[in-house]
Amino acid sequence: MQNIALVTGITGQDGSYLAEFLLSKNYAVHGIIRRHSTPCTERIEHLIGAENFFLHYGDLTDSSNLANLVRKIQPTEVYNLAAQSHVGISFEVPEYTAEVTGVGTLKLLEAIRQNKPDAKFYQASTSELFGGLPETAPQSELTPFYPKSPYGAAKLYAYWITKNYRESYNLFAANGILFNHESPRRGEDFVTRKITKAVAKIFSGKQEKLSLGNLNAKRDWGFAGDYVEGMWKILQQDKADDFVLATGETHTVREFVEVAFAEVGIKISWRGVGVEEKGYNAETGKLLVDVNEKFFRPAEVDLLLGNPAKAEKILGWQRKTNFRDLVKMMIESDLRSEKNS
Ligand code: NAP
Ligand code: G4F
Repeated sequence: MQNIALVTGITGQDGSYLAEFLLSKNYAVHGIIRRHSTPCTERIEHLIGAENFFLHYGDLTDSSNLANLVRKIQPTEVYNLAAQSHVGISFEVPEYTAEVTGVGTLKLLEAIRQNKPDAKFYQASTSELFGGLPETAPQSELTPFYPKSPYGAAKLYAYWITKNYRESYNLFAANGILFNHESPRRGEDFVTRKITKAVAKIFSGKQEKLSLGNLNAKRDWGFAGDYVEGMWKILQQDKADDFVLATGETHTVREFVEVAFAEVGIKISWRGVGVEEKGYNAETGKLLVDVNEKFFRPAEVDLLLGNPAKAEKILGWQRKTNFRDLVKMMIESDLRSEKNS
């Protein structure tokens, strides 16, 4: 019997890597896409037309659409990756974020409960759940939650409703609590991709400087390609459970900037503090990085550092790509794009 996966958020960073991974394991992969006025399928363009790859229009806010799709497709595994996933933007669109990222998860679980209750369900939970308790780092499955944004609060609801459906209805419903994972396919408004794209443009003479928000924030950054394998492993267990996937390393935004510029041979020298902090080319003295308050958030998550011991022990999962190789991969990809543009 062929495994059949239904993936929400298939046009996103993780959805595209997961689709490739599942196709390589001979799954039939069904993805839900939204209608856009301009195409949104750039990350999965190379998969369109492949055998075993199918796309369906839908939306996490449309429960009858979700029920129809689950009834028609009869998936063996459902990966819920769809979300309004930008933490900063969730402060601008808090209600919408709650509808999609929070209640959307309930709608999908209900569609499964009523139409394919033996399907295994993966929920894309997040280290943003840990949010505001930096003293608890490194954070594991046992660390208390304290979300600091409308996004984090919506994901908290999604986490608990997933656990609740597992306990109430005996669904195989599992949470992957994933720390930040990045790639050349990362959205351009997340800090890592914003930095690597800017470095490539500055190096190519097409941009003067890079403006950022909080340089002191620390994140546990891994490679998205490694993490989608972890998602799959979570659903291959006999019993549904919740797992942290992380690298166990943390770096500041400032360090990410330094390593990214170092990839193109530029050393950054910092001067000033807070909003006055600036990064200069140590050799030429040219201003390359400054801080703009408009990128600050009303509330910030200062430190994320994951403890992936449970995933390592039970799933046999470990990140393969280290921090420097991740930055290098992203810089090389953005340099290639600049060269071809
Ligand atoms: P992403 O690149 O922002 O992709 C989000 C996906 O959700 C896109 O395919 C988007 O479709 C879709 N989507 C948004 N609203 C939707 C709606 N109303 N109905 C249906 N689809 C909708 O996110 P990602 O980085 O791949 O992350 C995947 C999931 O993991 C998200 O749930 C995110 O919150 C979570 N997560 C991510 C990380 C990380 O570091 N990347 C860490 C922990 C958890 P369009 O293309 O149509 O906009
Ligand atoms: O790249 P970010 O926007 O990612 P953030 O907020 O950590 O959220 C990402 O990871 C979560 C997992 O922990 C996911 F659940 C979520 O869906 C998303 O994928 O920001 C990282 C840090 C923040 O502290 C932010 O304040 O970088 C800081 N930052 C500094 N300057 C900036 C900027 N972030 C952005 N996006 N843009 C800036 O200019």
